[in-house]
Amino acid sequence: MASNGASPTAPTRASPSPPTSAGSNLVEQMNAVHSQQASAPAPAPAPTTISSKDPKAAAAAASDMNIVRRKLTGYVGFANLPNQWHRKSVRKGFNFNVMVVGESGLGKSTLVNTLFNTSLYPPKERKAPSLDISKTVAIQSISADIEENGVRLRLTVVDTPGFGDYINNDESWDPIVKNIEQRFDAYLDQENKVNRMNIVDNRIHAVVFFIQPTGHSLKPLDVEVMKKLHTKVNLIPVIAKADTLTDEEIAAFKARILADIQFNKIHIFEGPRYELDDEETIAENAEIMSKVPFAVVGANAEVSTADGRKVRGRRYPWGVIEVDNEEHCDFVKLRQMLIRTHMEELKEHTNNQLYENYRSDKLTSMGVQQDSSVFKEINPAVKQEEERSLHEAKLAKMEMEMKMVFQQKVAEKESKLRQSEEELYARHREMKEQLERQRQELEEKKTRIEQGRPIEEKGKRKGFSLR
Ligand SMILES: Nc1nc2c(ncn2[C@@H]2O[C@H](COP(=O)(O)OP(=O)(O)OP(=O)(O)O)[C@@H](O)[C@H]2O)c(=O)[nH]1
Ligand SMILES: [Mg+2]
Repeated sequence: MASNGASPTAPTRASPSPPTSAGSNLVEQMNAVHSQQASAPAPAPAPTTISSKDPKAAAAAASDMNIVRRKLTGYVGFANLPNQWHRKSVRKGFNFNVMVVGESGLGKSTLVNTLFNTSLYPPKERKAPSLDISKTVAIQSISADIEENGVRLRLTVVDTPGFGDYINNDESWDPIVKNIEQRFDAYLDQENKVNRMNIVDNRIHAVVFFIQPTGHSLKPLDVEVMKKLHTKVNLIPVIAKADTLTDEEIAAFKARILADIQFNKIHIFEGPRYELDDEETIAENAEIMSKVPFAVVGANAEVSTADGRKVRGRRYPWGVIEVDNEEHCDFVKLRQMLIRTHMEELKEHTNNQLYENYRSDKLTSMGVQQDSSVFKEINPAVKQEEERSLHEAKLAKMEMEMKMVFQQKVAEKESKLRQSEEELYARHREMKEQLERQRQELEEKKTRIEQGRPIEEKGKRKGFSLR
């Protein structure tokens, strides 16, 4: 871990890495990138540069989309889009906001100073290292406008007071969570304004979370705070004051922390892997990610090593630990990840996921609702089918109604017929009875005449006269 000042190997271990290696300093790296870009010519306006040259790759990319593929016969010019984007971004400049969070006394303020004291400033502008770092009592942010090869970056680091100092630490993290939410709210307010051209993004893009170098496991308080933060920010865990642990202890502690994080279902930031990245980038990203949680050491003082070099580090009776030496700690890797390799990913994830979730929860809680039908897509086939079934239902209804009317009429006619039939029967019966009566009377008269008895005059009958 710490290089022994007397060791003859110290110069090689402690010397800065060559500019091309992953450990080189930021300015040199950016210089290297820029000079590469400067020497590389802009895409030549030749048809050979167009991706239609490789239809297989294009087909694979478009396999799951409904894309009409056409062969390009000449140079169209959209290959220049990334360059337009590049120019626009450079003109606008970038901004990036990091926050440090952790228990009190873990070296947060020291690390912020270490970060600002390094290659963030060109050497001549570097601030004089200061040793008097007192306990942080309020949330404070430090910003620096840095320019590197024409690219402007406003870097803001937000230093928070350490929590965990009290007997009852419930809610001791509250000011931090509130600060993060206020920044989201301020952004939301700006978005809702009529003019959205000059939105200032003060949202926290990354939180460097300091873990006490106990060598055991995450503390319940850490777990609780991380759980409060992980849905709102990109968490980057670091082991504070890593100079207090040996290499073996650090390796075991890292494994234990990752296991605890997984067990507690805490989401920490993981750089996405893109298959199209070149091998070097993939390897570099994998190397950076393999160091999480970064074992960091903060120091603002310059000390001299046994071999006479002036370095930023901490001096111990047995040697010097160098902050900028990757063999001694992961500070350089942390800085690389924040500034050189994953800044855009951190910002994108903050904007697309963390802020988006916060925003929709907030708007929903305020009673804003989305009318889902507004954005409903209309499928002509489905629509036709719907209309057909509606028409069929209408026809069926009409048929039913006609049938009912017909049945009603039939029933009425039937009952009328039945009624007249009954009437006819009744008349027929009556006439039959009357005729029967008359026949009986005549029969009676006949017998009387035959017996010689006089016919009793029963009064004149209408329509009957025997004489
Ligand atoms: N051994 C060791 N000591 C450190 C390291 N970083 C900081 N310190 C010391 O730890 C003490 C506390 O450092 P600060 O930077 O004030 O810690 P802090 O986390 O900001 O503390 P609060 O503001 O109270 O939350 C100081 O004496 C630092 O010199 C480190 O990496 N290793
Ligand atoms: Mg502090």
